[in-house]
Amino acid sequence: MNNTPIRVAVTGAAGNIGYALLFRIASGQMFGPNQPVALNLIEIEPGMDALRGVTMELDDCAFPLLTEIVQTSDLATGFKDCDWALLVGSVPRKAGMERADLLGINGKIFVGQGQAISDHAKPSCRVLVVGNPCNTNCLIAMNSAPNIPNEQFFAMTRLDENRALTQLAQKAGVPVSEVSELCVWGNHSPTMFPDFYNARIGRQKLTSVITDESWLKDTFVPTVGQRGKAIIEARGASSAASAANAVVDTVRDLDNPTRGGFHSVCVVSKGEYGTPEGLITSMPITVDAVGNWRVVSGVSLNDYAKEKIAASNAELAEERKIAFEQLGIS
Ligand code: NAX
Repeated sequence: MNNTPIRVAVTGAAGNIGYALLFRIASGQMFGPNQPVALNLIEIEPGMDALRGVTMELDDCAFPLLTEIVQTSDLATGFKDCDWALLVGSVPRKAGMERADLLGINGKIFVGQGQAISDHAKPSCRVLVVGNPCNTNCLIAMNSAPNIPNEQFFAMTRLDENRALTQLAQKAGVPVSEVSELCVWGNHSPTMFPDFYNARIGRQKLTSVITDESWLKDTFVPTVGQRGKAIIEARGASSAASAANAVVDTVRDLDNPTRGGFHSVCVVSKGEYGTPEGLITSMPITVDAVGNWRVVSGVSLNDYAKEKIAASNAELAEERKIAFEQLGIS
């Protein structure tokens, strides 16, 4: 047992995902039942009252593992000495807002957060970006954080992976635990590609159990890509508990050696599988016994998969171009 608390900074801490996430971190579900945690909760000024309420509720849980709560709208205070920075808060797209406007507005936020993490967090700090557009926000933060190695920046596609696993399990009529090796590639956007060809059900190739390829291509792939929208339509609010669950899954699985299979995480590309270098894009990741991650090599991709992945990465390259132009990053 390590008695030194892991310090976790969370932006957008009073938002919907924050509300579903903080209690799971504090209860030990992210770092284990014996690992103390300290929470640095970061909000913008208008969110500080709500944050005070969330903090009161955290206090009222009397979590034995929770050693300290910092509430702040100051980034230097918020990221000070943190081991993990979970960047959940971002500005949502509003009616009439162009994609370029959204990239520019959020870009500025993630420049500031990247700089503050670089200046105030531990050099070993790992950063997971959830706030959308998460891949490009992560790219901007990474490019603004010279003191933090690029390999410590991640964006989240685990919710998409989890969504895909359940869709496939339900179609095959098997427990979700039977489905594995499902990588979501590319951008966390409807262009993402959940690669059913390399997935497995038990020991079998998924495509030898679910043989209806047109269902896989024309129903499964768009269902996963549009799942966020479907939840908004049904619930009247966007995914929060499942998103928080995916944050817990992502961090836990980056913090522990991978036991069989792999998981989807957006990481900085070194050109693997033809992805444009330097983009933050989703690929299959494993973590070794000393905590280093790597992209799984040797995944065989057919022409359909390659085309889908290339299209999603082209979208990311376009987002990078727009955002960097808006922010004057060369
Ligand atoms: P909410 O609008 O409920 O909460 C966002 C919170 O962030 C608010 O409390 C707001 O005050 C705060 N905030 C805004 N700008 C901030 C800043 N610069 N610094 C600190 N705090 C700031 O949104 P919520 O439902 O919690 O979603 C948060 C983000 O997650 C959104 O961008 C959303 O699109 C994104 N998602 C990403 C997912 C993924 O898989 N990567 C899935 C779920 C979710 O859609």
